Amino acid sequence: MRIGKGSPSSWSLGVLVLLLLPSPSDAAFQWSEHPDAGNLVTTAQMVSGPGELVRIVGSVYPQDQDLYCISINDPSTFSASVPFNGPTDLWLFDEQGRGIAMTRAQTPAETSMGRVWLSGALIPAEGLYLIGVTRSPSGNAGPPTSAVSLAGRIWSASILGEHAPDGPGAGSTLITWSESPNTPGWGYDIQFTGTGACDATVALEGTSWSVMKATFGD
Ligand SMILES: [Ca+2]
Repeated sequence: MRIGKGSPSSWSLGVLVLLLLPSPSDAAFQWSEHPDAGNLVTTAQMVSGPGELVRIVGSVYPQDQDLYCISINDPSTFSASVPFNGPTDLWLFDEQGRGIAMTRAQTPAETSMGRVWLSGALIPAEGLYLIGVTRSPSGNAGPPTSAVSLAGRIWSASILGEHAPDGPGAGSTLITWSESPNTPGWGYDIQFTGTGACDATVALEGTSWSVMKATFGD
């Protein structure tokens, strides 16, 4: 069928095409770790990009813990998940490094659909957060990786599934990590919902990431 110039049929087609084009608010991006992400508040990698953050890809090596600054735009839709291929830990801290939630799976039976998940259930409000990813040794090869504050472990070492901080160091901020020498390395691909760039909400934050970096250094 020939559609004449300016005919109602071509108008409909044009409207349809416009509706199918992505709007700026539909933009999404993924982040690749480069260089190696740090493991503390002042060295966490700042994730930057347009629109929604959909994944972070990177690697942890033995004695390596990766931490990223992201914005959580909607705790009710937030999720972070990573395919399981060995004991896996996901961590969430506020922008000062206080523990919010962590989850650990040591066997495939402890996953959901083969993935290790964090939800927004324990997140108090939208804002800037630090998400961490680590590995732990299998079986009796060594103790699980722990996030540590001045008062000790922020979470107890033995927990599985999603938990609020429950260790002796729960009330204080992250200062270091403890890890077994037998912790293996691994390439990861964390998928997200409800998230955006670390710098997306900086203008709205009383304490911005750039101010923190200027205060504490890299
Ligand atoms: Ca790394």
